[in-house]
Amino acid sequence: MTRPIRTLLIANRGEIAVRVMRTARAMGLKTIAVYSEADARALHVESADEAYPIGPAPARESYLKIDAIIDAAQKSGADAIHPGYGFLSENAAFADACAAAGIVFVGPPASAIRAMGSKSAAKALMETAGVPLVPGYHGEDQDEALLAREAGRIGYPVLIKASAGGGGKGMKVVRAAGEFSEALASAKREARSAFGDDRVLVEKYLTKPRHIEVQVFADTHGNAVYLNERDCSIQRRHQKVVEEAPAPGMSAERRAAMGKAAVDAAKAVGYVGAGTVEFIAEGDHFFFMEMNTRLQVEHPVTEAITGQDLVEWQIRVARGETLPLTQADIPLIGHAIEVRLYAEDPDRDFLPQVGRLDHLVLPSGIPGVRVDSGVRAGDSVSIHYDPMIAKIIAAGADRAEAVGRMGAALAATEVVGLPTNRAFLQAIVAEPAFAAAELDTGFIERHRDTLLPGPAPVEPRALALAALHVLLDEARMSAQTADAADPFSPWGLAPGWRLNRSAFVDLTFADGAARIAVRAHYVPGGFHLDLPGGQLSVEGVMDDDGTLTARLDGVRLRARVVRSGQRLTVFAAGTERSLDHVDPRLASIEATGTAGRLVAPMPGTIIRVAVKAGDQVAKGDALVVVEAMKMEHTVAAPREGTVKSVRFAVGDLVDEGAELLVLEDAS
Ligand code: MV4
Repeated sequence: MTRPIRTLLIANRGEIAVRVMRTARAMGLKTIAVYSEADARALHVESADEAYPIGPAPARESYLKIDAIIDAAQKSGADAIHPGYGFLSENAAFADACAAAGIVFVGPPASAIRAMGSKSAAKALMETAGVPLVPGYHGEDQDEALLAREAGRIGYPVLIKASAGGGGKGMKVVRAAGEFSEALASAKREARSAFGDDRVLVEKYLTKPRHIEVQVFADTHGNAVYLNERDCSIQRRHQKVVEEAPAPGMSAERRAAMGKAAVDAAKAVGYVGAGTVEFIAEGDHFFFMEMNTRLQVEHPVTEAITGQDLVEWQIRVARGETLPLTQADIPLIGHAIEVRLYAEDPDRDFLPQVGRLDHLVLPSGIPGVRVDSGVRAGDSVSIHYDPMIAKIIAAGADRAEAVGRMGAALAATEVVGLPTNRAFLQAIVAEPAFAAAELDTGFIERHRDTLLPGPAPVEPRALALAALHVLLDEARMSAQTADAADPFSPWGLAPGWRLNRSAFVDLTFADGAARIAVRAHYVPGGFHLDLPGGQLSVEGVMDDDGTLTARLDGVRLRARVVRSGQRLTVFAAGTERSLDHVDPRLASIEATGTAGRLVAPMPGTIIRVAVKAGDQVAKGDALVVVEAMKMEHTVAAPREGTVKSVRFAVGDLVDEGAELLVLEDAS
């Protein structure tokens, strides 16, 4: 017996909300979004048929507010709620609240969520289902002497884990019997403070494990299948960084054995819907680690190699339909890899970053590449939520093709406005050990030096392209100004021209505290640059979006230089490098203002006139705003005074040095 689902509320935000809506729309469902105050103009809100506010920015006051979400579902007439991942997706009380409100929860029964919530209870359940566990002890008796004896029986090294823990919290490696007592006491203290429960389990410690997880699906008619596996071994502090499917080196026999174990695990808890059974594998052995009762972030790699839409499966199963495929019908097509593009700074220990995405180019048009994102250029990454910008998924006929396409996708990814882990992801995918599929959870540590090389000096090519951008932008601005004021003025032709000397202009760039001087000599058709490391001839043309078609010492290349304030970010040959353009004229704005003559700091367009003749102004008041080089420059009052006259209006083009207004002493 199936139940209708015609209106689906997505109780989530960002890329997963947009992604679920995409499938729901394709199935003809009406989509309802919920949003916090911080997300009022977010992509997922605009993607939905209707959107309901659920509270202030903090998740605990919005996306975690069960009653606000149920209320939005009732107001919108939603007959089902998809929880996405994170937030309330594994909250049994939320599943219960949906059922109590007569709303279908697109996920497993609350009982299955609860059963999998405790790691030790989950292991006990798996043991009865015959699912392989790491050799160890996870009983209720927590007597220290007994635990020590169990550790001896298992054989060192052992791992002490908090029973209520997860995600790597509260784990202690013990390498010899003499260390056990102190390690146990420490583990219990940490478990008590972190989880309010100091029970522990003891396991054989696997020294080079791989994280292999199996996607399972069960319907309400007793059917359950596995949809192959994913290898998520490349993690950093228990956060997945790269996920792929299938697991490299997995034999068909082992896939069938792990798949059967995963399906047995799902059946053991009466599972319904999408689930993931996580295993830890070493050598020829694999052991149950935990079961996740949600659709995971990395589900797109499974979709790529099976050709299935797992959100569609979820909605069909929630309607009461049988699984779309039988086990024998589930294909394994090629290989797929996913990386998570994050607003975080690898050079500052991956500190999450907040800020505005001034420029965002995500890969498109690359065969086999899919991008799931919940943001657009101009959006801000908030401190309140996970700073994921996008998931990039690259699929191919085999792993090598998928790796190559991922490299191309990352090379085509451009973010300006905040640091990201793009270069770090690129280094992983380019690492020979990655191409060789030498994967285990120690991968990042083992290759740290090449993956996290730290800040490097500005390469000559990046410096030359930044200089070319500034010079071409300057020429464009001058030409615009000259055209407007005096179309035939020769001064608009070569702004660096000096009487009786070869024409050149001195540019200054900043890389952190370092200052870099570049002298640009005007030569026919381009420039000859004196760079710190030598000379370089450059020429080129620039589009309005900063795309450069340039020749550097005769080598032609395409690049893009994006300006955000003083910051120039140079994207070339798949690399990125930011540096600041130190424009002496900007530094002089203050000086110009204090001289009493309020002049334009550089050629530009008047975009705001904040005063009129007769106005009294105080020191620092904004008087006129000039737009130049895609930046807004506010000319402020250098002192208290009375505006005597304003010489220009909004929209006027002004040349460098043009007197904008006259300020008299305060009357
Ligand atoms: C282990 C282990 C080695 N031996 N258990 C980490 C998170 C939690 N889900 C289980 N974890 C581990 N359990 C034994 N007996 C190593 C890890 C582990 C890990 C496992 C999978 C993926 C990444 C990991 C990173 C660090 C440690």
